[in-house]
Amino acid sequence: MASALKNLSDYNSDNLIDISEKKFGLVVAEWNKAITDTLCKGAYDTLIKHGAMPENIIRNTVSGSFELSFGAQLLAQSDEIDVVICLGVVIKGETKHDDYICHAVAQGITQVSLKYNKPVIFGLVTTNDEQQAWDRAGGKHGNKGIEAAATAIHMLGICE
Ligand code: RBF
Repeated sequence: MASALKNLSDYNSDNLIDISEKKFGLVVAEWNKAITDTLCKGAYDTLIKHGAMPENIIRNTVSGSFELSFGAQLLAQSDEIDVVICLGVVIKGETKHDDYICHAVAQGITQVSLKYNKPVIFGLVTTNDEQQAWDRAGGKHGNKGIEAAATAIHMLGICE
C-alpha cells in the first residue's frame, strides 16, 4: 500500500512489550546518506522512547542498499541481537538498477530473517525522486525509520 495512503508514523503505542533488555541491530546504507541518517535517527529515537537502552542498539553502515542483506546477516547471526532493522533509500534513475537492488534486498533480508529465525525489518524507501524520499524521511508521509522501529518492537512482541 502506498505510504500516501498508509502512514504508520502515528502508530499505536499501546500494549508494547518491555524492550529494556532487547538488543537491536540497525543496518544503514550510505547511499543517499543525508536521508538514511534521518531514517536512522527516527528509528533510534523511537527505540529509546519505548525503553531500549542505548548500549543495546548497534548501528552498522553498509555502502549501499544492495549490501543491506549482508549487513543484516552479520548482525542476525549473533546471539546478542534480537531484531535487525535495515534502512536504505533507492531512487529511480534512467536504468533499471533500482528494480534489481530492491528485489535483491527484499529477497536477501527475507532469507536472513528465516535463516536466523528473527525479525529483519524492511526499511527500504523506494521512490521516483529525491523529494519523494524526503517526504518519507520526516516529511509529509512521516518517517519510515520510525515505522521500521515500531514494526521491530511489534515483532518482538510476537516472538515472545
Ligand atoms: N544504493 C542505494 O542505496 N540507493 C540507490 O539509489 C543506489 N543507486 C545505484 C545506482 C547505480 C547505477 C548503481 C551501480 C548502484 C547504486 N546503488 C544505490 C549502490 C548499490 O546499492 C551497491 O552499493 C553497489 O551497486 C555496490 O554493490
